[in-house]
Amino acid sequence: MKRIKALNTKFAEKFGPHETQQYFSPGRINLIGEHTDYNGGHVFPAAITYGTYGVARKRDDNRILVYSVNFDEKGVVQLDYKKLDFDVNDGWTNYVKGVIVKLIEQGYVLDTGFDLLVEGNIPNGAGLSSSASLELLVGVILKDLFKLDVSRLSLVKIGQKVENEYFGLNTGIMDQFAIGFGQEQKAILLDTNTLTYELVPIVLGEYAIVIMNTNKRRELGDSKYNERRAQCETALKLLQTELNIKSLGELTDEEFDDNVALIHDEILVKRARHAVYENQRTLKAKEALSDGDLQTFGQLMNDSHASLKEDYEVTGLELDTLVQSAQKQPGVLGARMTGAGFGGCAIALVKETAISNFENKVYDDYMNVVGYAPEFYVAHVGNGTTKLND
Ligand code: GAF
Repeated sequence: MKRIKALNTKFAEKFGPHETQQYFSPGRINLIGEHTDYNGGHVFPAAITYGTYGVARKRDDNRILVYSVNFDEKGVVQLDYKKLDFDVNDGWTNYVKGVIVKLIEQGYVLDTGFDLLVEGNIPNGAGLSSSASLELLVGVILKDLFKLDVSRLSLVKIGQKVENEYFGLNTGIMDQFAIGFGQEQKAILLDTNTLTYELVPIVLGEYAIVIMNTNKRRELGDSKYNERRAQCETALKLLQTELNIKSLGELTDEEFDDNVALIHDEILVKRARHAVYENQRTLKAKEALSDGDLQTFGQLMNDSHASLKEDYEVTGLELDTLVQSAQKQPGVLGARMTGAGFGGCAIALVKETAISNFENKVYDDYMNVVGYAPEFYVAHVGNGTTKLND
């Protein structure tokens, strides 16, 4: 592989000529099931072929040297096993430190240092999970280099802990799970209550999934994300005064409607309604995809976006402009935002022969309303984090 050769050359330039191991960790899209993963609901993501490459070797001494091609200006950074606290000024290396901290906390022994080079091609800040991609990459590399007896699920949970406890973002487990367990041409129907999952073939016939990037970074999104999660938890507590449930994901639409009066607060009703209805939509979407009923699947995507806009209020002008324009183009079965929202990306199910016209039309609409250019990529669904030279 040409890219690996180039990365090995770069590695030798930065760290000297050593024998190395090579790895790849994908990004993800979520087909449907948004903001359900921290509500005990289902999600339906897939790993994509955009992702993060890693080249690494175990050292004989205790030094940890890391370098990112994407942050070349930072050069080779030396990390210290005794100083692994989060520091906002440390940028991308916080992800490496976070994973080391969580592994050590769980009793895993890293008996020497290591050299690590990474390069990602996930569009920056696009909400396609470049962070989870890096977390799983580092986890898989350290497991391999240090022969750690750590399961894939534990690495997924460690990735989530890095977000929750190291960065203070109360994210669910969807992104790390999709990246850890993804398979080529398959979507993952994950029950976040039980962590059981089903791999569902993505058979789209003459259709493709087009990723539309708003090119708006998530900026303020993090605090709003934590706020949405807290609102769902409050709504759940109010429902629990009468209902014997552990999560919103346990309710059907009808059960929710019958008990909605328990919530009192209009905003909390909207947030919880999204979580409940979106979970049910996700189950229906999985059936539709399995049955080859792409019309229904597309309609559920549209309904999902409407709910994320009206009830969950995590879309915004950029995502709404892309999705509304996409939905009215010929050859489109459905479109919705994907990921946390507040910027980032949307996806659309588009007839392959219509893609070029689709991109031109959506581009024009977006330019007219938002004033800067969106980007488009056709999504290819790939494998979870892997060692390349096995
Ligand atoms: C982000 C989070 F990391 C996920 O856990 C999930 O909640 C998603 O937003 C929204 O569905 O990607």
